[in-house]
Amino acid sequence: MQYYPQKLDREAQVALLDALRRIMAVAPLYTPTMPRSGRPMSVHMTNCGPLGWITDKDGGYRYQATHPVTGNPWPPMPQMLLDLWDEVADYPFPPEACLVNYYAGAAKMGLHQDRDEEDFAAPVLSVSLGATGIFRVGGRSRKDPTRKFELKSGDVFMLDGEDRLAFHGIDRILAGTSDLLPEGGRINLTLRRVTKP
Ligand code: MD6
Ligand code: FE
Repeated sequence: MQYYPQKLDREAQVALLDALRRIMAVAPLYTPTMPRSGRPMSVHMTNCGPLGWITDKDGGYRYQATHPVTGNPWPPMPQMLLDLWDEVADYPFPPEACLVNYYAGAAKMGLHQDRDEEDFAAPVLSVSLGATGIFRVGGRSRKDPTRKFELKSGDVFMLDGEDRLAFHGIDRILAGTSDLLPEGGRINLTLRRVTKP
């Protein structure tokens, strides 16, 4: 895994947030539900790029080209994210999906692996904006010991190589740790290659 603290300076964070506001205006955040149980997740989601990661009661975890609520294609990925991938990810093809997660107040994300992609040779690249998130990352077994990182606004984190399938999650958000988002909370973006080139 690779951690790039403060990879994006304030100016870049503001520019990225501006691009995301325009994305969320046409592809609104929605509340995804868990497979089988249909329980709502505490994190709200949307996507940009040719594909988006979604989950619902009957279809389970998958990628699709359209927003599940509006039925429209996902908006394009901002150029600055494509540039970041080119710079950081050691992978010769562009990302196809950017999952946008919004954590308000008490939202969190349980330990999980990102394994709905066809090609685990491609990394998953994460960008954090807004309040600090307590990120926990372990090994390929759920029982492996975990380390904690405080992901702050502007931090970039990559799961690649040996760690591509490491279990990871967000324990909680530290309210009031950033003034980037006037509404508070945390945005996390994850860039993924979905199909095998
Ligand atoms: C989050 N991140 O930071 C959740 N996945 O809110 C992830 O689930 C994640 O940070 C794959 C690679 C890096 C990540
Ligand atoms: Fe993940």
